[in-house]
Amino acid sequence: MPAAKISIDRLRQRALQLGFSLFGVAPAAPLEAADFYARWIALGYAGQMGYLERAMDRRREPQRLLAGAHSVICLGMHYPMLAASQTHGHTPTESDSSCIDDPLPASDQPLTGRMAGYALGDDYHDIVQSRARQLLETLQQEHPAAKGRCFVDTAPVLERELGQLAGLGWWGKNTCLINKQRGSAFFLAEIVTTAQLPFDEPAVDHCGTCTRCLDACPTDAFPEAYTLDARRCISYLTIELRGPIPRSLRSSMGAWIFGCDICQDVCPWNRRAPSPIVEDLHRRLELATPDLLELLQLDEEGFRHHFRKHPVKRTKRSGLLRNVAVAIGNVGDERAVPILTQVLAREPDPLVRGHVAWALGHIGGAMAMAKLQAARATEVDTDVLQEIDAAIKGV
Ligand code: B12
Ligand code: SF4
Ligand code: SF4
Repeated sequence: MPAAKISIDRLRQRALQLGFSLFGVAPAAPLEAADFYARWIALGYAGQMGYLERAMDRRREPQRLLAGAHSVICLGMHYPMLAASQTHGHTPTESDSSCIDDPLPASDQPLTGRMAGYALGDDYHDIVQSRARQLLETLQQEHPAAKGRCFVDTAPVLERELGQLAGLGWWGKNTCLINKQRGSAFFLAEIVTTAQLPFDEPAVDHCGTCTRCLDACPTDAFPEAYTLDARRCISYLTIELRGPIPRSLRSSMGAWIFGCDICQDVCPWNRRAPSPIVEDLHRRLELATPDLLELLQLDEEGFRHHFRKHPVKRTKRSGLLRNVAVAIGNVGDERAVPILTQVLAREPDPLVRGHVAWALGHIGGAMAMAKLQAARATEVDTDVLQEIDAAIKGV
């Protein structure tokens, strides 16, 4: 059908102009992977992300998202992922994947944390969704009768599954969608439409015998290949989890304060990927290696000012400072003790005080222990007292 052919080429071109380096079309038809998804939920791997349990019918049948839906245009927009070598001044080799997250700083260097590459710019949801809407307008110029809805992690949609069916990439053993030419550092978006577009071929798995991502995950978050137990993933622990981070996982989290890129950093398909056309999304490079002690002292207003429009807003100040305290503990530098002590005395949020106590215990040494004992005498919150006791006992 020549009309659809012309339309699809023009759409592809327009998508590229709008910053989408990946484009494909999948049928708006029931998804077999919904069974895999339902099992994943039943096993409890979603943790506190209760919203993932809702609207199973729409996840299984994307055609329910729009009456008369026929096609799903799947789009990928790359973001620049800083390799560990760019943030830590050395080139990682195959054998040093375990040391890419948290080297100890030299004494004249600030104590720095790590933030996932996708979070170095403005919140991607708004930008990617508005570009997808512009693409829908182009589609509607050619097919005025076509209806469409755009999604970017904004509705119950199995985005990786649809992306695989549209040929954008395969779901790797690390569960990310990977494109053979372009790696996995891209956001996904979908336009569900009534337009009858030609479908692409699904992508094929190229993981082979490789297990680098599974071996490199510091928190053992993969119970098996292609399956993530989100409750153990640093990305979940630092972004989605409300309340305390399980003590048993804290020391494996390195210096990550928002998200984690390790299982993508070690993936050969990212190392081989040529620099894709990348949307800058107002990237702030200084966020790649944030000054941990500065962040720990942010008040509410400072937090709002620093992270306006930024995805970190999601954790609120309380969650971010909780993560920062854990990272400081893991960096393990005694220079942090005076500031940790001040925060333990003055911070109003018990969640933050509890994690600061953990950090002092993890750094250890006579000074940190003395400060913990002193705080024990004045602390009134029972949860924080438990954290202080555990920190003193070293558990
Ligand atoms: C919940 C969620 C998370 C959770 C859980 C992640 C997970 N692996 O499930 C947490 C908070 C941990 C997370 C982390 C990250 N996330 Co996230 N997340 C989502 C979200 C909202 C839902 C994912 C989901 O449904 N998970 C449940 C599992 C079961 O589904 P799935 O991994 O998508 O796998 C599907 C298919 O691949 C297929 N499948 C996979 N394996 C197998 C095996 C068999 C046998 C079969 C039949 C099918 C099958 O079926 C599954 C169900 O559809 C999506 C947006 C969306 N609506 O899809 C973004 C999304 C997946 N996240 C994204 C990103 C960028 C990330 C991070 C890279 C951010 C970071 N740097 O910290 C990390 C990556 C961690 C990782 N290794 O996955 C991108 C992924 C882009 C890409 N190239 O893959 C998405 C698509 C958001 C977006 N619109 O761009 N995320
Ligand atoms: S994002 Fe980090 S913690 Fe999560 S699975 Fe990948 S390596 Fe493990
Ligand atoms: S690191 Fe290896 S196993 Fe993991 S996703 Fe990449 S290719 Fe697949």
